[in-house]
Amino acid sequence: MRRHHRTTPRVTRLLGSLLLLAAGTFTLGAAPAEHPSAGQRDAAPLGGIVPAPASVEPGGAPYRITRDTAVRVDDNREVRRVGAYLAGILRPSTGYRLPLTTHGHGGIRLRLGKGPFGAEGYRLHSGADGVTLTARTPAGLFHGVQTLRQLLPAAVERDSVQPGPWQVAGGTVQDAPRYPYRGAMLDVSRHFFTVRQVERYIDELALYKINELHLHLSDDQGWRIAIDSWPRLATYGGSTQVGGGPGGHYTKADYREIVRYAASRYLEVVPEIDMPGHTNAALASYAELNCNGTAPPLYTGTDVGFSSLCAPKPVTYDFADDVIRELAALTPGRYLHIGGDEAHSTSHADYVTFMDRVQPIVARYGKTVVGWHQLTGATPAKGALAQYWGLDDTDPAEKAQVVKAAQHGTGLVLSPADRLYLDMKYTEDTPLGQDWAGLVEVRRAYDWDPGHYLQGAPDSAIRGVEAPLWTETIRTSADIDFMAFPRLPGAAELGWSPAAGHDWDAYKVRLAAQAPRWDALGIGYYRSPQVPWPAG
Ligand code: TNX
Repeated sequence: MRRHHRTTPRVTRLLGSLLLLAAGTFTLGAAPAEHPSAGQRDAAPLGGIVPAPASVEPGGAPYRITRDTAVRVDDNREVRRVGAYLAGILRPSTGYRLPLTTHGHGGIRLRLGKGPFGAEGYRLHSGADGVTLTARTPAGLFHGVQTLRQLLPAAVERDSVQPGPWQVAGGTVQDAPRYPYRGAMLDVSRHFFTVRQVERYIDELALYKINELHLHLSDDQGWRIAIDSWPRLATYGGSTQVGGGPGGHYTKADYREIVRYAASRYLEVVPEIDMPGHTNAALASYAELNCNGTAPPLYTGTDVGFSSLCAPKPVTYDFADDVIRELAALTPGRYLHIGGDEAHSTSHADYVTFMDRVQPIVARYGKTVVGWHQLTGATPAKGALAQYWGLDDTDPAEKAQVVKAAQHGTGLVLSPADRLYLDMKYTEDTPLGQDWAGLVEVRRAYDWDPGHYLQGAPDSAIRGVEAPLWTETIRTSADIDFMAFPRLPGAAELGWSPAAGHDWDAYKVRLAAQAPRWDALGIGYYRSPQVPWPAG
């Protein structure tokens, strides 16, 4: 039985309103204890961050960053880089020099060391003399830096000098993620987003320790990545978008820049070419890819399920080979997502044939297959990941097929559409988004357990969660922010924090405390009535 079962969005909304009343009282009562000194008005208590750390031992004197503070790093290129990133955040708002040095003691120290940190965990110790971050890897240090950021007052995020003081509560945080895959997807096909816009989103994801950026690079409405051997995919297939705007595509240099920027924030890029359905942009670009040899027009609507690559034609697999080879060569990450959803105009037999032929191509170019969970209706390759995007009440037979694949070794990434689809409206009044999977308020997005979501799936099969943002109705960075905030941090916490600490009432208080940080960063968000936002 699921512990956090919700019945309908209406009930969730009602509960939300009741909780709001309760929360208002609670926050007012709790505020003085949580914020002991006036100068620390919006500095977090140790552990009062998102995602919640695995363990927190508050105590001892706090550390105050001053004009004499240095950032001390190991003599190691990557550690130095993480230190420079941290100093880059702290300098504009504190106005301090914060020199990077490998000498001395005290201050903010970033060091690699042994400990029970795993590949991404860290320890943060804060006391009168300084803050020390220790991790086994630079990725762990980077995540520790995000924790340190959130322990400082929100004004630290501003890009002009602020009054401070810049104090970090005393104590020790020991932290490591629950799941190795904590993803966010951006659909750059339905509406195209520039490199700068994607990088802005990457920075927002990094703040919440998300480590996978899934880019939905092709769909009916647009092909967004240059492929040298099939140049019209991008130049023609990428020349429009939903509603008929100019579209766009990434050159290989653009894509490499996104990959580089993501890596600098310790995110792995998971590129997706959606096949065999969702392929009108490709079919429009090359007549020979169509079974009837005729190219359809470009498509700027929002229907799904009408297009298919031609499974019986040999050229289909030359195409897939070229695209996958070129994309794999651009991608240092482990994964290549081949879509596979809503192939409604591909027969089941053709679908299976297609997947049987295309999955080995992905392996040949050194990548691991990821597919939407319909892939489990074919034969997932050894080591493949299936991304579940069903609903709580998806047909049990469909869930059983996914569970069975998981029992046979297919890894699962959970993206339940009625929980984690960031394009679902919050309420019926939300101006953006869709509602085919229902309304997804903040509590609904957070209040479920990935470990108990698909009955019968072995624990070891659950690799993590991903929050997709489809962009049929999303055009700008402000649109992205409004749909992602405040639900994205909840998805991040589901992926990072231990199940034992999962608690909506505690979470919503930590979430509310993020709002001044979003204000400082220029991130607009939905002021859900379920969350006890600070006044003002
Ligand atoms: C379903 S989820 C889709 C997308 C749409 C999305 C809109 C999935 C694998 N396919 O093509 O953009 O719904 O919410």
